[in-house]
Amino acid sequence: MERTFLAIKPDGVQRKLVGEIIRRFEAKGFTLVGLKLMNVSRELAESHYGVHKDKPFFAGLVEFITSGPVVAMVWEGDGVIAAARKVIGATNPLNAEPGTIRGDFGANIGRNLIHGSDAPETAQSEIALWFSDAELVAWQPTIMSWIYE
Ligand code: DAT
Ligand code: MG
Repeated sequence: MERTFLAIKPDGVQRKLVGEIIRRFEAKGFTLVGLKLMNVSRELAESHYGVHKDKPFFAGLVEFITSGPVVAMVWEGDGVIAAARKVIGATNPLNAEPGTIRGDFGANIGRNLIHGSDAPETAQSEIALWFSDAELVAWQPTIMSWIYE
């Protein structure tokens, strides 16, 4: 089964949207296999967003992600990487479709509530960056046969 890394950013935590956001992925049928509330170090933030280090918004992005607690998660499911990106919506909440997390709750690109890995390679490296093996819990939901044919 595929796994992806998702993180509710400091704005999502401050706005008390943690339950609402987790509910959407649970309701969709994905399985939570890693979860922690944490403060993000500058080192972790710069590593996580390393691909953007030459962008003009990089400093602000690192400042933002380290500004308050984040909920780091790993979710499992068939096709979960691409599907979670659809549940999340477009990077700029003003362009995100209603029904998506960013479309329903966001109004600014710098406050877009949640991160999601964008491809299998980034999912793998982000999971390894944020979680140790011991923090990931492999389990089989008993309702699996009602979610997958
Ligand atoms: P995504 O989070 O949808 O994967 P991304 O990887 O392109 O988007 O960018 C990472 C984050 O950086 C994004 O969630 C918000 C911020 N960001 C991206 N483009 C930006 C811009 N033009 N101005 C300000 N912040 C931006
Ligand atoms: Mg990205």
